[in-house]
Amino acid sequence: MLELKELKEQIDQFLEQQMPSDIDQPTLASSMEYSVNAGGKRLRPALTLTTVQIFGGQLNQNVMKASTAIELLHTYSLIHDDLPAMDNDDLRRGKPTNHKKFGAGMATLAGDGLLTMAFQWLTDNQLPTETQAELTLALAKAAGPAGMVAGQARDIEGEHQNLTLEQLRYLHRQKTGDLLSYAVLAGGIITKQDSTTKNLLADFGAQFGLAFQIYDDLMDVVGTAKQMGKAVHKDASEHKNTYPGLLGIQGAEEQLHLALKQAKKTQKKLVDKTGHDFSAYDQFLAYFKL
Ligand code: GRG
Repeated sequence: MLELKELKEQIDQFLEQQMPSDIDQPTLASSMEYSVNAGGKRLRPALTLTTVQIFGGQLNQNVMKASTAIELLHTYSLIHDDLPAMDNDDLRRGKPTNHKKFGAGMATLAGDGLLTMAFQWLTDNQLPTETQAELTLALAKAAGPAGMVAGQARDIEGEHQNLTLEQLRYLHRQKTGDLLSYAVLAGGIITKQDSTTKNLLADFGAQFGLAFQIYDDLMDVVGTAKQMGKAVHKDASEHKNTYPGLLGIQGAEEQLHLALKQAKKTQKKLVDKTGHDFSAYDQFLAYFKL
């Protein structure tokens, strides 16, 4: 079983080596590779690959390609989120944002290219056709207008409204949770688990995702730009709806603990249901340092 640090190295290496062969324009290639290779934590593909390993699957080229597709899609969302027309950020992954380096037009295209290439990688491999189709549908639902893009739309509109906790949870669920939920579910799809197990995997990912977003909100208040690799203290000045904004720091921390407790409960249910050892998920739950 490869641990998070080793998985990150394998993911970095795979992305670096695979991307150039699928992009046929030099500036576009530089722009796409700039953001992907800027060095994210690779949590999403690592969640998929960890889940594959838990079920005894091998991390061969086909599994690597299908599992790293989500990192391309995630990077597209960051590039577009940083654009002047969205959050207008200058710093991402500790480096100038894509549009700062390549201009808004090329950054938009880099995002478009990464989003499209993600679906190419899900299907341009030797996995069984049904697995490719199931992954494609699940990622489209999680990342598209019923998932992440809808969450981003709620976020933009919500800047002019005071959302309730319920509305904020729903927004976070779509914007951040759906992609993380997919990341865990994908490991179950690749290893052909039954639907009860896949539902539990998706639940674990969603609960982890909620905790992840609450933590991100908290870090915007208490973290530093150096720690985060991006600007902080932006949410309040932009009248964003956040957990600390709505509940205060302590209230947000309580909600974070609650989400983590639920994730641990689901982790236990997965053990009971499948008989596999899910302790590798502890590495992800250890991400939250309070
Ligand atoms: C533009 C369609 C569109 C969607 C954007 C995900 C998203 C929606 C925007 C990114 C901004 C943001 C604060 C999202 C919340 C989720 C989050 C904390 C993303 C950052 O993910 P990490 O920490 O980043 O995994 P790295 O760089 O490590 O990959």
